Amino acid sequence: MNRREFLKRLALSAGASVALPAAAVWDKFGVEAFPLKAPSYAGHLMVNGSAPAIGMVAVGSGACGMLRNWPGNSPALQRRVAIDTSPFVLHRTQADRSVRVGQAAEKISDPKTLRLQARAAQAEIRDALAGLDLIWLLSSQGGNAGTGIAPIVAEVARALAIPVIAVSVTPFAFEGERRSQVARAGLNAITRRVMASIELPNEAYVTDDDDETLETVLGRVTSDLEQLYRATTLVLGPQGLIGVDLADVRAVTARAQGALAVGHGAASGPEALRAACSAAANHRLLGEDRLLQAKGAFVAVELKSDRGAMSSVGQLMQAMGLAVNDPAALLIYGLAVEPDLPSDVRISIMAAL
Ligand SMILES: Nc1nc2c(ncn2[C@@H]2O[C@H](COP(=O)(O)OP(=O)(O)O)[C@@H](O)[C@H]2O)c(=O)[nH]1
Ligand SMILES: [Mg+2]
Repeated sequence: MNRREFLKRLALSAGASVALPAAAVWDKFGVEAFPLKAPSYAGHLMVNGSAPAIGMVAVGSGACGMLRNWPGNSPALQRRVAIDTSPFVLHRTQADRSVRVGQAAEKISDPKTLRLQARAAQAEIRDALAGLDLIWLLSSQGGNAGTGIAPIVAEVARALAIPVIAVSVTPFAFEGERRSQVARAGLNAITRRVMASIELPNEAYVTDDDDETLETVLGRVTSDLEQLYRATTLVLGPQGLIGVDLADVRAVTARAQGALAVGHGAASGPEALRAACSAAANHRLLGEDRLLQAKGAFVAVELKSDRGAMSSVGQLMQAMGLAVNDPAALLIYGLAVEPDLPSDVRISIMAAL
């Protein structure tokens, strides 16, 4: 597609989001056909012209550990919130706000009891979330705290009409079947309550390399989450050349009842775009075969330089259109220029499967 055609399409599409011609069948297969229980969010990330307040809310010991090591230079991150049963975990996390659920005198609880205790702490949770424009709800699933409390945090956010992108870390296979079942139940409970729900299964990050440390494996999980956060924030925020908004994210997630599969990839050089696209499609959490089945995808493109950006996006739209089988699939692109990018192009895909 040439630049003129591209701009025309840009002007035609509602708001500033860009969609493939496939999206023209919106009315027939539109979001309304896939009712979500979550309220609809008007939300563009620019709120009254000021920077949006994004919160990273960690629930459970594993999630709090990830939050503790979260990079300080994360774009638009205004508040870190830690929620757990353990005062030691909360102290160690050093978040801007902490909410302790349950009392020391109580014995270690199962997720169900913790859900009740979290309900009892709703006022504190509400205070910790109030004023945020978007919440990333990071929880570790399969134990007690993350599994029991995170769905209640999602409910509180919903009552405050704050959109939530949930990222749930689920256990390794070696942790046993029971933990994995508990995690599955927790993940379902969260997915039903949020705008978008992403699972990061620890097991998917294990490689054949026996010498690899647990720390290395867990580091990969955290770095995927960081990339997801950064790409989403850049294309939603003021750096976005082609701006997209939360309604676009929601339109995609609505096609999969909230659940998204994610992947990202980066590349440099003359074939960078194609290579990054292919790397993202073949990310360990995605895979080309699965992407072919997608009912929709939200694609965040980060470019080191805006030279050639327009033709890049045209190429990308074509490549992605070919990568997704369903002609009625809703494909939404956001583009941001990021001079600090370590490679020429980075592509992040959130797919509704
Ligand atoms: N990726 C990652 N996963 C973790 C980490 N710590 C714990 N987990 C996972 O999270 C699951 C829940 O554990 P945990 O958060 O300790 O349970 P809780 O405190 O009772 O909610 C575990 O089964 C692990 O698979 C971590 O630092 N990184
Ligand atoms: Mg714990």
